[in-house]
Amino acid sequence: LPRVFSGMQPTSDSLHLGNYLGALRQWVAVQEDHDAFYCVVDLHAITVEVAPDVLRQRTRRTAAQYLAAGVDPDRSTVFVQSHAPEHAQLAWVLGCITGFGEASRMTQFKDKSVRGGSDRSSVGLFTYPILQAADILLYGTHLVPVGEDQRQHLELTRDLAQRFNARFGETFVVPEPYILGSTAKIMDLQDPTAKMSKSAQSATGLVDLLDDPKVVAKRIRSAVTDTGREVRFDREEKPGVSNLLGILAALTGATPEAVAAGYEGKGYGDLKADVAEVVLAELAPFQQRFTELLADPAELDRVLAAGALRAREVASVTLARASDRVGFLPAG
Ligand code: AQP
Repeated sequence: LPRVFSGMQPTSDSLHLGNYLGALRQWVAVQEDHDAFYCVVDLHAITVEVAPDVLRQRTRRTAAQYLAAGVDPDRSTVFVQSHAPEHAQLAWVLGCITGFGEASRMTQFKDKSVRGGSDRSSVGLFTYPILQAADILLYGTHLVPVGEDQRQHLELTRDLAQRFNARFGETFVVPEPYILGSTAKIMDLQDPTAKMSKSAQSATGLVDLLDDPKVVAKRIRSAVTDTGREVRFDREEKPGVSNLLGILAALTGATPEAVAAGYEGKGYGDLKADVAEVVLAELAPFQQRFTELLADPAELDRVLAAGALRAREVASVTLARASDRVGFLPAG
């Protein structure tokens, strides 16, 4: 089976609708006919300051949300990044074939370091995409289901794989991004020109998957729409309405244009009511499964321990091959 790898950072208590529609839903779909590895990337999460207890809790919660969304641990490998030390080891090697200028061009670093104040950002935040490349390449990954914001990092991963292969001999599979056009970028409900993000200035534009249904309904009802009254799918002229149409389309399996056509003679209020209804219907079973999973942390930890074993089986072979190619002496 072709391999899939993807991950999310345990940087908040709840994933949001952008994480879900942009990535997590695709994870569930592709596990049917791929050998999938889904990782809670806690090494990435410490690139910004976080309290140890908070990180532990969020790591479990993030894993539980993968499972609650329908990732099946009997089918897919669900694990925590720090349980497989191969990730950090390969990242070092890849860092040594990455140009400083090349790494400096990563826009996510620029965005995040500006947000936190550039002199306060860590070297870890800067080398983040190199660790991400190691995550992906360790598993001989063919396909990486992610949102649009990860496209540039994926491009770097491909460049590094090709460069390593050219310099040291065929070692890594060169992965392809799997980015679904219609849901690749879910926008902030209050600022539809910015992506929905865990670290948004204000939470009012965010739909968290674990939010109280009343809060979700209110946020959707209060979403910024555009001037005029016509419901039309037009990302340039009507970014707010188009974002809502995109969400509704994704959850009903139609195209945004087809969804828009159903609102002839109706208004923004009708659209918002329908979006709220469909989102809440999607979230109810998710929240229930999450609560059940979190009530049994020992079982969750068993799933993650088994996942780590399986992940390391694959990762250690790739790392050993890469180490040999580079010229490291075998340990014995
Ligand atoms: N708004 C979005 N629309 C579609 N996909 C999205 N993703 C994130 N936001 C959107 C995708 O979710 C996956 C997990 O991302 P991550 O854990 O690496 O976090 P992130 O990209 O850093 O997510 P946030 O919420 O935007 O966090 P901050 O604010 O910290 O940057 C990825 O596949 C991502 O593409």
